[in-house]
Amino acid sequence: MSSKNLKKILKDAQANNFIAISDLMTGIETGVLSRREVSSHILKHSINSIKIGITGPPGAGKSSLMNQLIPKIREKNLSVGIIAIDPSSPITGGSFLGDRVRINNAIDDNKVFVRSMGSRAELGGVTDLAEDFSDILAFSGKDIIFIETVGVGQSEYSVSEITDLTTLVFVPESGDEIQLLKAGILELADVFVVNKSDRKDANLLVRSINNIISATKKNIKNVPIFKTSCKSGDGIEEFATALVSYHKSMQDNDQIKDRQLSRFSRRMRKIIEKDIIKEFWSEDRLKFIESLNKEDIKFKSPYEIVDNMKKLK
Ligand SMILES: Nc1nc2c(ncn2[C@@H]2O[C@H](COP(=O)(O)OP(=O)(O)O)[C@@H](O)[C@H]2O)c(=O)[nH]1
Ligand SMILES: [Mg+2]
Repeated sequence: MSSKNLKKILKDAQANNFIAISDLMTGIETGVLSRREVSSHILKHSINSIKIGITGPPGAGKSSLMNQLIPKIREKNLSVGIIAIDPSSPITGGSFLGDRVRINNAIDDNKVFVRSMGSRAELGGVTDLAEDFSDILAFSGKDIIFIETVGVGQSEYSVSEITDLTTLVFVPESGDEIQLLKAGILELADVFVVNKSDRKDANLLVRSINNIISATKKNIKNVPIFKTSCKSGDGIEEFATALVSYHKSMQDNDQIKDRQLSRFSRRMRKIIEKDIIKEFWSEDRLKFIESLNKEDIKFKSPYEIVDNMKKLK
């Protein structure tokens, strides 16, 4: 793509043109656009958005919650961006859950942009891409940006590396208390939600979470727990109000500032790793490793061979 074209796409995306936003995302996803170039243009203008991770087991109601939050946040005159990482099955290519909710509560609203992305790529890659997508949404002026994870495995943890705030969603009657005890998951959550509170035992779960938090998160005073129901609508307003006030106060929130700083350093480290590896693999070194044969490796350690290879430019 010519730099003139990129300039135009960037200008349009910044003005909230949905096609340009999609083009930027697809461009970096497919490698047609350089992440380096896009990132250097957009990050300077992407400072007023709050990025909120929504994680929790599949079926907990993460998509349903966002669907219900959208109108509440829009009432408060803020715009919304959503990145939904789809739980595509590696075998069937379809979703794990038949009754998965699609986020469609704002089809005609140009202040709400929803983008889904597949979870099938290598995990670190998905997280990095979600982070780049969220930057593009910030650049396009979205105030509150949600990133919904698949909620299984590493994605549950890694979403906290790319967001200002991590929300963990639980539901009663699903053995979530056991999940709660999983190492590390409590530490990274800033906000808890007990969804499907229309079901019995929701209060019991809230109490359990409270107990576990007070036992393990001693150094953190206020970890809010919201009780919501996407069926009755209970608790959604309170949850939305809290998220909006996080957005309002984020510039003065030291915890968020600290996270942004550590996120920045993490990205720097990743860029350095990628750059150094790319630099290392010169044509001669690539040729060298490709030309190794069975005899070459008989009596040599890989360290020795690498040392020899490093002598090449
Ligand atoms: N009873 C009840 N069902 C809910 C509630 N929230 C979501 N659901 C249902 O739970 C299922 C999974 O919801 P979904 O939002 O796709 O969950 P996700 O996988 O976490 O995104 C859907 O059938 C929803 O209709 C709730 O508060 N109460
Ligand atoms: Mg979902």
